[in-house]
Amino acid sequence: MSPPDPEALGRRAEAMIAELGAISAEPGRLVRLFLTPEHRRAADLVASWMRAAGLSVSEDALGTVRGRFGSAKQRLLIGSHIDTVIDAGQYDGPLGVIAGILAAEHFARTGADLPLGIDVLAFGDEEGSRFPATLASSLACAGAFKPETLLLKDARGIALGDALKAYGKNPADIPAAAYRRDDAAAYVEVHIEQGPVLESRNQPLGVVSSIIGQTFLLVEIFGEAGHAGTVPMLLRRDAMAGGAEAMLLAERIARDTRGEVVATVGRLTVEPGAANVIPGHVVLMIDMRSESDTARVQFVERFKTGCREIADRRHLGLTITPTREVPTTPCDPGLQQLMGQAIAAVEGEPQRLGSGAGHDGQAMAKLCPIGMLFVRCRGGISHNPMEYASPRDMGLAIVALTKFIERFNRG
Ligand code: HGY
Ligand code: MN
Ligand code: MN
Repeated sequence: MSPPDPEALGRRAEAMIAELGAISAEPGRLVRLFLTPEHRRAADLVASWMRAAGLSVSEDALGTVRGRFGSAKQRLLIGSHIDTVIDAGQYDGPLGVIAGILAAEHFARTGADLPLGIDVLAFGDEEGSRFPATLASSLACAGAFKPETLLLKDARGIALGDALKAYGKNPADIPAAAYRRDDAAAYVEVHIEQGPVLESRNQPLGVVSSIIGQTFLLVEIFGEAGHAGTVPMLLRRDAMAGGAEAMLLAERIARDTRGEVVATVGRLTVEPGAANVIPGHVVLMIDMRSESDTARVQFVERFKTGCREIADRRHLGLTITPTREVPTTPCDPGLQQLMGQAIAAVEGEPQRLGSGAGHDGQAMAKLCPIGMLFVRCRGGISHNPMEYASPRDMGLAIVALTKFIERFNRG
């Protein structure tokens, strides 16, 4: 078997990233949401790559495209997601699917008789950019999909279950999408780091130790809409001012944790939204994360208490609804060790680092041991069209993945 060439693999990966990155709902920026026409086009493109790589292709009830190599009952699962955030970069997700396809192709091309089969999985809903849920497709593979998720609605009021049927799937088939526990040997994912650590250490690749825990809260604040010119300041019930205080509270108490907890308000809606009307209703989504589940839970309680104090003082209504609760997920020590050996066999000193980003591995960890390989990204930038990983680093990651697969198959 001729050794895989990182330069050639990197160039191919770069071309595939660009081809997939061109599939967007909007002309001027990358937006590719779960169960949309863009998801369909991206899934079809990925399926064509899988077939060209010598994999047999299927699609499950949540739209996950599965490329299968080898007939062994026990499978090594390799995947990532093809959905994106709004105004996304092109690498977050697609790199992991492309790396899986090109690594599997290496074995398919040479007819390697591996003890484990390989399934490359392209998930359609990791970001949770369309519905107030996340990891829906990987949870289905892990047998942990909750039926109530089908009732969740997107910004246009379309329920996930209806979108699934419109996509040509039957929710009744969801249970069949789950892998049997003893068929899934492990799940591994290649992903850009989405942070600055590898670049700061001048290393192309890293082993992930754990994936950060997350709590998302939907905070609704109810005040009283009124005339911006006639209502005295002290008589107002200004939902926006209350929301602003809540956002600054989150920032202040997160800073107090000296890096143990991070908090972000990335989405805010203000109603009625006219410049000359005191806002009567504000909705903000707050994202809170920590590698320590204890620190995250304590932070959430402190934030909720602070919000109630703000609402009482300002005579505002307040509801706080958790929409995401994912514990910190450790990567399997054995897989970390094998991934480190694979990196060492390719280039550099294997770096070990935690992931501040969430990943499908948090769902797949409910099924089997998980491992992740991080790839350096320029400036640590992600969730931003400036996101970039060099062809050389991508090629090194794919070669490291093939070496991981060889080692893992040797047992
Ligand atoms: O939000 C995250 O960390 C991931 O990109 N969904
Ligand atoms: Mn992301
Ligand atoms: Mn991602």
